[in-house]
Amino acid sequence: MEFKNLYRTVKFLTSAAYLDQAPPDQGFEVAFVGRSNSGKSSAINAICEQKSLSRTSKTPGRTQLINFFGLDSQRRLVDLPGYGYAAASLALQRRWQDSMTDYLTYRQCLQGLILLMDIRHPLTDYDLNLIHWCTTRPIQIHILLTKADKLKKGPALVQSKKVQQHLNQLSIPIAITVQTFSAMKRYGIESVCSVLDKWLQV
Ligand SMILES: Nc1nc2c(ncn2[C@@H]2O[C@H](COP(=O)(O)OP(=O)(O)O)[C@@H](O)[C@H]2O)c(=O)[nH]1
Ligand SMILES: [Mg+2]
Repeated sequence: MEFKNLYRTVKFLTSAAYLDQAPPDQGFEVAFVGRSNSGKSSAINAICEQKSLSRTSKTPGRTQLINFFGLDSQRRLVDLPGYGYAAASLALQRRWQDSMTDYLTYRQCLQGLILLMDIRHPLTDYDLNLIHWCTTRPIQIHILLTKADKLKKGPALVQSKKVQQHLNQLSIPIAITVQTFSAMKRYGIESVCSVLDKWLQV
């Protein structure tokens, strides 16, 4: 079947510092989450085939707000604040953490998380904490091993298998899938779009 990217028409909706500033909790949302600098903004731009929908930055930790993007009136993509940016003040780190935890705890329309991890540094303590936390709600997770262009194809696939094996060993009771991804080389877009289509019931 020919691939049709439905996310080209996605538009920026609003930014929220706190959950009460978010769009009404209706319809379907998929949230992108990951460490600061993991490639979240680049992934959203690549998926939506738009250069600057979500700001990308060489300075990590700049995306401090929850950003909402709309596909239609009932379907949204969400860019959550990046976690684990060591240079940020503790107060600021705590604020990001609070708004993210609120979002993950209370957002009823949340269908699943796209968790981004740099393929060269997967499954940090932050990532593992988040994964364990997701089992409590529970929330399903699809992992993008980002910047896959930094490795050759073989090692990238080996890394992907290792991550999947590690997750299997944790034997956690939620569905977690893994794929490699490169915003730069536009690799893996079709796979992640098919996950989004399914979760957003497009
Ligand atoms: N080589 C490579 N670099 C990438 C890729 N995606 C993002 N980057 C770089 O990683 C840095 C952080 O990207 P950004 O999307 O702003 O990450 P965010 O903080 O998670 O939103 C930037 O310097 C990007 O140019 C990719 O697919 N390949
Ligand atoms: Mg960003």
